[in-house]
Amino acid sequence: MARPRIALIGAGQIGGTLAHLAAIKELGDIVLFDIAEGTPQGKALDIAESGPSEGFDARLKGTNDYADIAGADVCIVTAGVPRKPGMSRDDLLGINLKVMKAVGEGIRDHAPDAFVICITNPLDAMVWALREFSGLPHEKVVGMAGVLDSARFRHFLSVEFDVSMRDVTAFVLGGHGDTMVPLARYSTVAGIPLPDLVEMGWTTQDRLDAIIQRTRDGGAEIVGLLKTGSAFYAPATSAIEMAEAYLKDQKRLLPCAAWCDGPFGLKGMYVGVPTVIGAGGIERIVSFKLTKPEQAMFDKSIDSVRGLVEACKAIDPTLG
Ligand code: A3D
Repeated sequence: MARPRIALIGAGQIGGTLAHLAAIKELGDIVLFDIAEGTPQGKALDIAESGPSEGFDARLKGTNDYADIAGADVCIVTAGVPRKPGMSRDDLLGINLKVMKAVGEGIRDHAPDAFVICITNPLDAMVWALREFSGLPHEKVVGMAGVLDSARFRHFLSVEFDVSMRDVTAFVLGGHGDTMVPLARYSTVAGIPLPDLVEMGWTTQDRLDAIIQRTRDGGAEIVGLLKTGSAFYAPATSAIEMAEAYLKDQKRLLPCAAWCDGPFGLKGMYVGVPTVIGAGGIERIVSFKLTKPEQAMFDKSIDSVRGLVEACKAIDPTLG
């Protein structure tokens, strides 16, 4: 059986890391696409030359031509610009919306059967726009944010409790922004929910609140340290986890920005919710009842995503 084909649209910091990870994990043959001439070709060659030492079997190609993504099984989109210190994700909207138009049309024309994972910010609005421009089925276009946000939450919790990250589960809902909703009652250490751990004296409510706030600010913390761009190792790893779930039909339960028309009472919008990813793409959305305070936080997050989608429509009137 031929290897799967993975197209990475955008060969910057995240795109290059995605290519490296996909090669090391032997997820398939990899095409790196970018408008910058030489960048995708250089990164593809550099990673390919790590193959003999690493011992992976994967072909890598860098290109500036969309025709080379033909037949891709998975497309991961990072094309656009990242944040610099002092910028919010929403400040990127105008520039990245134009990029989503070019990318969406490129995928529509050359890789219409792919499972598409969008990473470009502001995430929830960009994945919506990418789906509109590409015309692909909603279940095949998804945004990466919740896996990263919950990984950050899990990391902070594992340090706080001094336990393995593998035994910490975390749940983050809502838009990928300052209004994201980390759900403490569904986040656990080996099945013990965080509120119980507070009662058991493992931490205090104040310390837990600080960790939740640090999770919300997780992206900005890295931007502040790097000064020249945003996080890329953990975002790439998170998207690879989603791609692997699709390619291997793993039926993983992962929080993703998915199209919701019904779940959580939403009427047709992209936002971060628990999903099941398998060979069908987004096969299911896991909806459940929120408490009043959780619902209030979720509603605030939804309002902020809706505002960004309206801003996209104002910039590009061809959008729904
Ligand atoms: P960067 O290293 O600048 O790479 C972006 C690449 O996109 C560059 O190589 C550009 O040449 C390329 N590009 C620009 N326009 C086009 C186009 N029209 N077609 C193809 N390629 C193009 O950025 P990065 O890799 O650090 O970040 C990429 C995106 O991911 C940014 O929008 C970030 O804000 C976003 N991001 C999202 C998360 C989430 O959790 C959702 C986390 C981190 C970064």
